[in-house]
Amino acid sequence: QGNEAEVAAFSVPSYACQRRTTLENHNTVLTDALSLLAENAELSEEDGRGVAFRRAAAVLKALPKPVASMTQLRGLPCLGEHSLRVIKDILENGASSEVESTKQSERYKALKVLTGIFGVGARTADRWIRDGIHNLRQLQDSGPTLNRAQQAGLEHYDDLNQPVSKSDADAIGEVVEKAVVSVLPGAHMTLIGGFRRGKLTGHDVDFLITHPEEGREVGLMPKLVSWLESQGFLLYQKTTRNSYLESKDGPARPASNMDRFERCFSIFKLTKEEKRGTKHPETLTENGTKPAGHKPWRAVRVDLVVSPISQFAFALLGWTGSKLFERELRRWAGHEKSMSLSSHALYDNRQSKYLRATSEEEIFAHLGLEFVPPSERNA
Ligand code: 8DG
Ligand code: MN
Ligand code: MN
Repeated sequence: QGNEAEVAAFSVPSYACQRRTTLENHNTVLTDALSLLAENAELSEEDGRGVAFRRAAAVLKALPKPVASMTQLRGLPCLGEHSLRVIKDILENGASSEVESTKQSERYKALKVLTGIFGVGARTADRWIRDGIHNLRQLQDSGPTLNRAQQAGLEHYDDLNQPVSKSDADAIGEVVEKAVVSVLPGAHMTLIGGFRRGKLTGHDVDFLITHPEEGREVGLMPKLVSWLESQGFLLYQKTTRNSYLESKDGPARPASNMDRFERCFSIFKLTKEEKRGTKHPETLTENGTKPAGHKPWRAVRVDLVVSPISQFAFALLGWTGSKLFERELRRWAGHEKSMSLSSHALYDNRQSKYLRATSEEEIFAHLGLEFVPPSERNA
């Protein structure tokens, strides 16, 4: 009987937004392998392949126990020939030859190191590699022109490649909260991104800010940034209008409100006083750059987003992630419901109108989906 249960096939719905994916993953060996191939595809600007591997990994993350045999995977969605080959290799041989050779490849290693610099994307890294730049030393020696983001990224390379802990996120949250209420009393701040999904570490900290009175949030971001800057909290910042590619998905973009929706990519200076006794992990650096230890502060990537209250639920849903969960929500909306979802609005193409929502629950209901709480959006 136990045997039968073991080979019983798994069953999961095909969109990640129809599934509950907690942080408890019973198949990390398989999902790490597929995620590495996804990352490699993304770094090589093969986004289609990247998404395919991400979807395959997400299906395995949703399984209630470890995969023991290929027969259990029969009928599962999103597992293409390539992903199945990788899984089979690991189940039979303990490792995937493709994953192992990718990990060892000079190109992958160079892409990882170079895109590990804040402000450096796959295209820039590829160009540098073609110019013979494979590591930070070669980058410093050959000195290509760096923009402001990249200069800051290089300067804080070691700090920014250290995971951010929840306690660091909370310490930064207190500072941002203080800044928010100083520049606009009554404004609210919410932790979004991975930490809202319950992750214990992150690559950055993400915050969403709004005011309960529509319109009062206008002009908030520059004031907030000035306050933080004047107090010496920002090592770098770039404020932009939100230009997330809503256009890809149709008209889910109320034109009149667009310019109110701002974001700021920043590098925060988190000092010992803010951390209040939480200990900075001392680290060794392999990169020939200055070690991060012995200074009383660390650099942390922080993303700030300001949304008008009328769009708050959409912004909250859109910025909580995971990235794949978001992508799947938009795919579900478009393909299954003929709707366009963005982090500003939801448009119903059949009724030719925007669907209002003041909570995430209402958005899931509009989409005909069961509500999935943030802690179960870890696809
Ligand atoms: P991590 O930082 O712990 O690595 O994970 P994360 O918090 O899930 O990832 P993130 O890169 O910080 O992204 C958080 C969410 O924000 C994710 O769902 C994707 C979303 N997001 C961006 N950029 C943009 C954007 O330009 N517009 C919108 N609407 N969402 C975005 O990363
Ligand atoms: Mn994040
Ligand atoms: Mn972020």
